[in-house]
Amino acid sequence: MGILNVTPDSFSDGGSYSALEFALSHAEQMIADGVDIIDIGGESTRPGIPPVPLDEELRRVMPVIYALRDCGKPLSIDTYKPEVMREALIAEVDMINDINGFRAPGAIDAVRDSAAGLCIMHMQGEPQTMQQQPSYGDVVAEVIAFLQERVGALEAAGVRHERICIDPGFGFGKSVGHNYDLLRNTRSLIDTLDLPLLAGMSRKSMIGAITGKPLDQRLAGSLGAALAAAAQGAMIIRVHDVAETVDALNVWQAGMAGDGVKTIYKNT
Ligand code: 7PJ
Repeated sequence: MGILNVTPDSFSDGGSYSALEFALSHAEQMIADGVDIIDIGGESTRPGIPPVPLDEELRRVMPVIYALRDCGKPLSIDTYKPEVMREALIAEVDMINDINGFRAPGAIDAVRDSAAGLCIMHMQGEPQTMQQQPSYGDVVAEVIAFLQERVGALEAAGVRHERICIDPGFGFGKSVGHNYDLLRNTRSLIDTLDLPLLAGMSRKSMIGAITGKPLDQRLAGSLGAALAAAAQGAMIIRVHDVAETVDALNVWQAGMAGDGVKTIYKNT
């Protein structure tokens, strides 16, 4: 899964590119690089960044969704707003990726009658303040319990199990220790919930914590994290650097078994 940010800070405004043109050329590059899913996001959820109003989020993402809908790759929308989910589903996106786990009032109603895939992510607290004091008794057990509850809520509303994937939400209300406890327990999350898992660790502070590197030098560390997750059966890896991650996963797969992550996961 390639990250396509459509935020004003995600492109350099000095030249002739508009945000839309920049996003489309970025998407084109990701497709050339072998992306499988394009995850479009109009709101930066980095800690401390204020929320984006609904109108502004729609203005950012909808033109990109309509421009990319025939690009041949599945589109995902990274949003927690039910209104954005509805608009994106009218535009026939393939997946709704909700960092809030479909907890907003109306979120489940917005997605239940569609056929789109649904990613339920765990987050403790709110994006603005979540990194101030993450606190758990047993982080793995608590994330599993949360995801189980949200899967139950979606299924009770009539969503089929096959539409759902889970995500421990690396960096969302978690210390470095919490993040690595979760990463080391990827297999256990997948087995316990019996659902495909999405892992998003690309360039995050958990990578910086081990490598000591700033944001723009976290590629190698992020590849290490991607392989650690894939080796435990993660089915979707959400990344900025598509070309490098595709290469790393392909070489790793060839060396492990040669027949794909899914096969490795099922056979081990
Ligand atoms: C994630 C996400 C993640 C899912 C972001 C960033 C922050 N969606 N959206 N999982 N992270 N499902 O990319 O640094 O980890 S935004």
